[in-house]
Amino acid sequence: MKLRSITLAIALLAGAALAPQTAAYAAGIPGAPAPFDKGGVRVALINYLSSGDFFQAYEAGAQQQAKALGIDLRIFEGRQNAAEQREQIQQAINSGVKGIVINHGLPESLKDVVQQALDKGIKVVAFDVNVDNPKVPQIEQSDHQLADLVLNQVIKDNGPAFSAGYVYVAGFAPLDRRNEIWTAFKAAHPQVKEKAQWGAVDDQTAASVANQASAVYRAHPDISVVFAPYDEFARGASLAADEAGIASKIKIYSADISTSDIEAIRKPGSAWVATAATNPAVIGEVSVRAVSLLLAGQDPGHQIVVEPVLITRNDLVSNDIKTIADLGEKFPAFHASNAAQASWIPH
Ligand code: SR1
Repeated sequence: MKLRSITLAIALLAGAALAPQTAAYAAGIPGAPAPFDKGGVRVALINYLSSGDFFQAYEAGAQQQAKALGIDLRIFEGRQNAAEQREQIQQAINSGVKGIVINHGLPESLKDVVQQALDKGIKVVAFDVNVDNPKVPQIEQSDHQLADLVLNQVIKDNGPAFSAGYVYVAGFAPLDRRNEIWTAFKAAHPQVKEKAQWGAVDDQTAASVANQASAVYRAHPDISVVFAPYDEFARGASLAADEAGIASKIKIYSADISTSDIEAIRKPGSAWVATAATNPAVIGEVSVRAVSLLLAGQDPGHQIVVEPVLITRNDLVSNDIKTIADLGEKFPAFHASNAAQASWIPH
């Protein structure tokens, strides 16, 4: 088995609790609207980013929902390359897909190719990238609420006065939305001093962020809180704190969750103490359902939002939560979403 297949298999296992007995309707769903009554509907999932737990679980959720709907899902791997993502959309258009799910990307490089797809009658939905087109439903995780949840926990744990580090890269819709809340938070808490901002999004984000964080921690030993609202950022910030031997002096707050994140947060003495998250596999499912509703001539709504939950180390330890599946049992909202749902769509 190739590495990519192994990681996907792990992600599928992590999301297995979502629908362990998912039915697959390769030959069509009885009673479903066309084209799902016949099966074999071709849809492309075009990623900008593919590496990391979040994106692997997202893909696994998309595949699971596609299988249940009898969709032939073609997945285009993301390599943080805007030109390549454009080409992939063009390839998908030329290959005759009926629907396209776009997962992240840079809006300016996507708008015209998305319009080309729409002009050919292809249905398009977008997760976490605003292509600014009324015909393209936007899926997001309520990033404002997500940042609010975790920043409330920051105040609970640390009070209103501390020196902070902030991990951020501009240009990604979810990070930009979380940044709006961080900016408002700093204005509302003038005794929170942001001492340093850093960040990287590449094919080894956690390692890049860890390298930067090591230098930041040396230059600003007074930093006691790090807001790192992406799990790869938090993993890097936490690794650097461990390496510097300062994990007991820093608290890290993030976004996202995976089984390996749970393990990192639960680790005795870990600096990473809380996160706010949705289940990325559920977002993948919602994305495929949204494009399916469009294909069936139904309206998924323009703004499709999945609500996050706050998860603290205390929640994980006191409830003996060790995996994403355990988490789904504790937080039903984490397990599944009603977004973009219809009675004919199997789960
Ligand atoms: C680089 S953007 C990373 C974020 O995208 C998804 O919204 C995940 O929540 C992740 O934090």
